[in-house]
Amino acid sequence: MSSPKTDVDEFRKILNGANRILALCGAGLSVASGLPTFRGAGGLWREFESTSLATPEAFEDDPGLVWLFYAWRRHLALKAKPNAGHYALAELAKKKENFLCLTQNVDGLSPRAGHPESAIRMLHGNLLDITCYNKCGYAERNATRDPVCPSLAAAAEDYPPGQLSPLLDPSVDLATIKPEDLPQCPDCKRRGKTSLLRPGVVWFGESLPDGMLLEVDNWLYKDPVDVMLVIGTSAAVYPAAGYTNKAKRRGAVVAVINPDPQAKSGLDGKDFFFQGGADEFLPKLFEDVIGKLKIPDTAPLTEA
Ligand code: BV8
Repeated sequence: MSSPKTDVDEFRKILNGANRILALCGAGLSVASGLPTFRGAGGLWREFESTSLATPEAFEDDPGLVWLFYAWRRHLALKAKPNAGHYALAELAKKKENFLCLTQNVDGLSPRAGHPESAIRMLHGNLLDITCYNKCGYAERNATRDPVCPSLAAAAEDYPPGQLSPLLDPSVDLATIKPEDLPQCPDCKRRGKTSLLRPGVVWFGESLPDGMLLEVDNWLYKDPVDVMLVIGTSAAVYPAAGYTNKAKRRGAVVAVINPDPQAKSGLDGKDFFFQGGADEFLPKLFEDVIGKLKIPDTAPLTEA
């Protein structure tokens, strides 16, 4: 199998002429905004595998620990700003009406970069959403208060660079947080029941938001796909990782943007591999369509 191409100009022309474009984004897109990847730092948070904390079982076992993990990621996401990669994707969405962006990221940076809501699907939910653990229907969208509640204040403390937060130091024991001190569902309370609130993300073993998979498949099978952008993902989590081959089977030229050479596996001579950062490559690759990218100096916390 011949190896993928790397010619930026050739790809720019293909994208400029493309009608239907699909993108799959991962944690790598937000690296330039200072957010850790899932597999970065060995995929560990303190002594825990990040993926093991992102499960209903972990929440059942120790909701305080899981809430601290998410409160810490919320705090980082709220402090972070979208980078040139997020803005380039948002501009591409404004110029190409048949561009659908699928993100696995729950940090909310793409919406904050002004990515039109109609052109993005947050496959794995949003860190800033808070919902009822017992699925009573209660949901708080884009809750930006930080900390979420007093018992999680440790996750909202900042430390000077080089000084490790005790929250992240495996040698420092974590205070156990009693469930009654964690966020409670107000609707269940009104009904005389108690239920915890949980982060509005999709945990491993849980299905993706209803209707979203069907909607994406309908988009995929409506007409051929011209270009598939695979941005900053190790493509190891399903069903998200399956979209690249689905788009390829719909005729798409695949372009992978990732500093890890391993990410080019599965690509052939029709495809492209751009080895580097999303914030560096996306403005360049999209320039024929979006022009020179201008980064606004503010990124409001609520959707633009
Ligand atoms: C489900 C939200 C029905 C929470 C997340 C088929 C085969 C095998 C397993 C399965 C299967 N189908 C289902 C499963 C089970 C499971 C799964 O896929 N397991 C994997 C681990 C094998 N899937 C599920 O459970 C899904 N639910 O299928 O329900 C069902 C249920 C059970 C059984 C059958 C069916 C739900 C999955 C969603 C889980 N929630 N997130 C939270 O965030 O806490 S997943 C989470 O991890 C992220 O959202 C993302 O999806 C993934 C992390 O991957 P990446 O984003 O790619 O990040 P990573 O760190 O891995 O890589 C970063 C990349 O960036 C690297 O390549 C690096 O080189 C690159 N990079 C670094 N710097 C830069 C850069 N790139 C560009 N620029 C840079 N500067």
